Amino acid sequence: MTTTATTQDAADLDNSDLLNLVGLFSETEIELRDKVRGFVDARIRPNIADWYENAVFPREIVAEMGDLGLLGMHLHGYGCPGRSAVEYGLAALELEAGDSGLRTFVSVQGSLAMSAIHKFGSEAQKNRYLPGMAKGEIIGCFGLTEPTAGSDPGSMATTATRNDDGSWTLNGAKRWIGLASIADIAVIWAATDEGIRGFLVPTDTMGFTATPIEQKLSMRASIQCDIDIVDVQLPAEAVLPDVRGLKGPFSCLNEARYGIMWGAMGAARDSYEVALKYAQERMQFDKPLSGYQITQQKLVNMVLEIQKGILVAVQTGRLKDAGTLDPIQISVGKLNNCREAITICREARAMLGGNGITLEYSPLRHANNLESVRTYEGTDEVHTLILGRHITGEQAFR
Ligand code: TGC
Repeated sequence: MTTTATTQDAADLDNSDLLNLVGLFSETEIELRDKVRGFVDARIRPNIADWYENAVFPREIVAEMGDLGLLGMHLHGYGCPGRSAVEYGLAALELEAGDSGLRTFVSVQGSLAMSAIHKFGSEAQKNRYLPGMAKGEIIGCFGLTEPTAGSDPGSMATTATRNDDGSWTLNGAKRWIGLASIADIAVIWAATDEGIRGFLVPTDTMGFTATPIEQKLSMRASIQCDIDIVDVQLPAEAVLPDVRGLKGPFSCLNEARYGIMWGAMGAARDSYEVALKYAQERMQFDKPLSGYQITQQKLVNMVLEIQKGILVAVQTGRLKDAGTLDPIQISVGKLNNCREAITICREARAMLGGNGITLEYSPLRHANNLESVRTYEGTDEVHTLILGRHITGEQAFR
């Protein structure tokens, strides 16, 4: 008996899914994917060019994302949706097919701010913040990076000093902090006598100021801020009690990096699909661009890398759901999928010719966004060195 596909079967294959990877997902996972895809089609695609051009983060979309169960979606209890890692990944992919800035919102809220509270908070902190954050009624941010501490957060200059009565005084500055100017609560990591610790800082606390960074060429439909922290006074119970040291913030970065490896493939898939459609419709020298060998080679290279990137993400997600995922494996996916996605988006832009530099088409917007995505949560270089350290046993950061 032969297992070779018939011509009819081959014709039915999805041009974006030649390996039929959809067969790797359960009905529940597909249902969730389709729900998020529908949301992106209805709410993000029609508006994203304007949001991007005018540098608008659509605040009104936050509650809609809460209603859809996208906020803290892989967290359990405390009003969180309790979805699997693979479901979270599929949602990230579909959101980023819309725009990286909107996926970043979900990441900062759920994978960073909520996950820090969920992993390391007291019962009182979890009950106070997580249900409202899952609904989108409370917005959170995550302050780790500083003006002079990016790849090396261990060199942070922000300090928290314990006062005689057990309360805390914080001083310092953070940079590139997503959502900070619209956030209600900030998770701020600071150096203390006991190592690095996390603090929950209500953003209306005196001495806390968040200022959006302007004139960005990337992530324009998203907010990133500078934060100044000047003699911020916090009660003893503002500290996250259950972690000390860099493994606290790094554990949260694992969650965000995991979502990114899926999301990047969404931007890549959208760019590929736009380039394919354009090539099939655009006539030059009396035939469609898709009839030229160089165009076909570009499209094939794109779809191969998208399929491989999704396989990497699915395997990583299954390991995460099984509870056996090592952070090293997250670096594999974050590095590979961001690197391939930006190449795909740039190639797609080139295939659109001059039309590709307008916001009428998504690839250059995606490529510009991915400049941020490949930089935050560990640059390509940081993930290369994490993997290099693992395979050689030699640490090459310093
Ligand atoms: P190292 O000595 O390797 O580790 C220090 C401690 O951390 C533990 N650890 C981890 N734990 C959990 N998950 C991980 N992935 C971990 N990696 C390390 C480690 O076991 C150790 O624990 P312990 O108990 O022994 O103390 O630390 P290192 O400083 O040598 O690490 C080097 C390096 C380069 C890997 C690390 O510094 C790194 O990952 N740098 C990149 C940082 C980064 O990704 N920054 C981006 C942050 S994004 C941001 O702040 C803005 S939020 C996004 C937004 O708001 O939009």
